Amino acid sequence: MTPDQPLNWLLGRLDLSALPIWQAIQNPTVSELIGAGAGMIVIVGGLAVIAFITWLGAWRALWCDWLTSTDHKRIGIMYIVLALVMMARGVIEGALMRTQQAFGLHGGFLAPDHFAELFTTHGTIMIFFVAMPFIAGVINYIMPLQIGARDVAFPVMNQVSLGLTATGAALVMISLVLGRFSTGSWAAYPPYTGLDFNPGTGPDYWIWSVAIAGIGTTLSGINFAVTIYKERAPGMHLFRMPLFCWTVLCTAIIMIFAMPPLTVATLMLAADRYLDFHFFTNDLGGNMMNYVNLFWLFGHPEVYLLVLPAYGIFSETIATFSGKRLYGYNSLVYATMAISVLSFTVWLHHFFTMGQSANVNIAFGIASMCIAVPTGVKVYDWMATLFRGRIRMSVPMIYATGFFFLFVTGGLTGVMLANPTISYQVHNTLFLVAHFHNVIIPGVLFGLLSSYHYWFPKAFGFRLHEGWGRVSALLWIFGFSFTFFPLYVLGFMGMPRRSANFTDPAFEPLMLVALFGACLILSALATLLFQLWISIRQRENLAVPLGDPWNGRTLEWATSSPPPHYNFAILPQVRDRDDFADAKATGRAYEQPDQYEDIEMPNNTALGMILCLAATTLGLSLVFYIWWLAILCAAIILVACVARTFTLSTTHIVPAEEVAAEHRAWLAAVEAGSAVTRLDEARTANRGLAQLERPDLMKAAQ
Ligand code: HEM
Ligand SMILES: [Cu+2]
Repeated sequence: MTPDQPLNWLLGRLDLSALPIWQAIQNPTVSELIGAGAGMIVIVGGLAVIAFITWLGAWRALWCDWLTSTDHKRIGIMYIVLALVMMARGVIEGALMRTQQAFGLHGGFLAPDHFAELFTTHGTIMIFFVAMPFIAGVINYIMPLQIGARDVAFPVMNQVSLGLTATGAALVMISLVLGRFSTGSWAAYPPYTGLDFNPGTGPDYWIWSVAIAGIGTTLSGINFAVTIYKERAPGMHLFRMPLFCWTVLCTAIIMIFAMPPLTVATLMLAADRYLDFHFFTNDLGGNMMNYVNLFWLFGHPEVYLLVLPAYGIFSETIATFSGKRLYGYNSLVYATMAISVLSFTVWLHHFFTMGQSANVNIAFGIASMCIAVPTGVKVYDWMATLFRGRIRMSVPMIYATGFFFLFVTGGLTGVMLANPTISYQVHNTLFLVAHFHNVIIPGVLFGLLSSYHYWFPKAFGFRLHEGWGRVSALLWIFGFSFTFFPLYVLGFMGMPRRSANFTDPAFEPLMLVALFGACLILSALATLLFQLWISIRQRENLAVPLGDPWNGRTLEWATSSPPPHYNFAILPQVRDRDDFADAKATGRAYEQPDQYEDIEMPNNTALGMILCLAATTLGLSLVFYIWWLAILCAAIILVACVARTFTLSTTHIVPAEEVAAEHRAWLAAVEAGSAVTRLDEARTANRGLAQLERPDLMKAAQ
């Protein structure tokens, strides 16, 4: 018995060498110092947030009003805050990789392993902890309002989903301070991520953060789909739903079917690593291609899961800011459905070069190209919506314009890659990196940023500063173009992806252009933060409490900003597609109801937070082999879930008088408010009441 055995039992494989600062002291290279610095930033940042909340005296409010809340709007906002925090890290990592490659001819300053860790965390974070939570947040906030519901179908499960997503993000952040994250890319292919090649903590961090967050996303999918099926307001037929809700429904169904293959793949990888199974190693009959198939059975639908809600967002903003009804509603719905189904039939295009026959490749190549057809339908529908519209070039429309030009390029290079013969030439080069950023940034990220500007006034009762919003949008558009267009050329020239350095001097000039682009993107992020700061300072001037700052068309604009926690004093009676536009045109909007009723709303609960803390500790103990702690945490999770089923009082009543008082006060403010035309939309005069202009013109435009 060696003296450190008791400690092994207590702390598993956790020891001093897990601390990056310790590593940096042992081996003080620039690469290690950057790693240690990042760890310090996490620690100091965490302490600063704790100190700030204490200074504000806001712990109680944070706990009671936010962390234990089951309100879909608060949960939505928390998702978006999580996404923005993680985005800051992801973008900085992207810029760091660009800097490394810009100096790559001379070796750069990062060790190859550190570079590998960077593209792994960057990819994992951007997909699972930026794009997904941002989308889940926007859906959470907006979808129940748009269908005239009081909340999602399962409010507590909604909180649990957020808790599990936050767990995954927390594990990735903790890996900066304890141990190391994986170097096996965001796709984590075995055998490289198997125990033989990678005995460290990295792949285990990846496995548990992705597996736990993935379970949260599956639950969200179920929640969103059931909400749309069961919670629509009276008269809100499926074909009267705003297009955003249609895209949410399709995305939710994709979540339900696409996330389980990922969870299964990660858990099988875990079985290989922890229990000496051989699912994915060639020993004892395993085969890594099984992993690759499972992963991309998730991975391809995933990109549509991300982009469909963005299509929905653009459909809403383009219609609103063109002052027109959306053109080709039915074709947009069918195109969305077609894309969702097709998205499950193309996964093999991610490994054309991995050994199947030419015929199989061709079948999947053709299926992939087919997706361009419904996507094309959508682009034409949006353009037809703009045609003869009275367009206002506000910030969401600038993003939409950037999306039109850039996303179509990204889609076209996708059609190129769907061709197996071309894929053989450019796979694993920077051409691919350019392609997928070209669909994800202008498609998903611009959609989300556009929604942030469009719906921010709904959530907080004041608009975002217009001027800084424009600056930021333009910086994103130009920053994106400078960063990623050179990569297409570099890919053709033969620069492989995921390599920390290169030997061909011809690559260097374009690498420097890409670095310049990355600096523009960093300034875009900084301006976005600055815009938020300025807008909060000027919130009195920018306030739109009456709720309808953009002359909106759908139900979320039919309530105050921010909406009461029960959303609508009286559930809307829907008579038309774009019901709020119709209500304003026919004088049904802002009506005083004859009587009010009590409203039943879900109670707060600590379940989501308990599961989040227990699952984070569980993940950590599994990463470091601290078995007693893992068993303890698993038991806590089980007990918490079972105990919850014994909770009898799960809802409370908001009395009719309280609802009536709030609603009457808001109606009185609307009555007293002065409506503005669209010309004054970006001015202080805009208090959230839109003046109907030329009803004849509006009718004609519909
Ligand atoms: C905003 C600025 C961004 C910059 C500067 C950036 C930069 C980079 C770089 C340099 C790489 C490594 C390329 C290589 O393999 O050589 C990379 C990979 C990747 N990026 Fe980004 N990126 C950005 C945004 C995004 C966004 C928004 C997403 C997704 C939502 C994303 C997802 C990915 C993924 C999945 C990978 C692949 C990681 C891997 O190889 O495993 N990136 N990015
Ligand atoms: Cu794909």
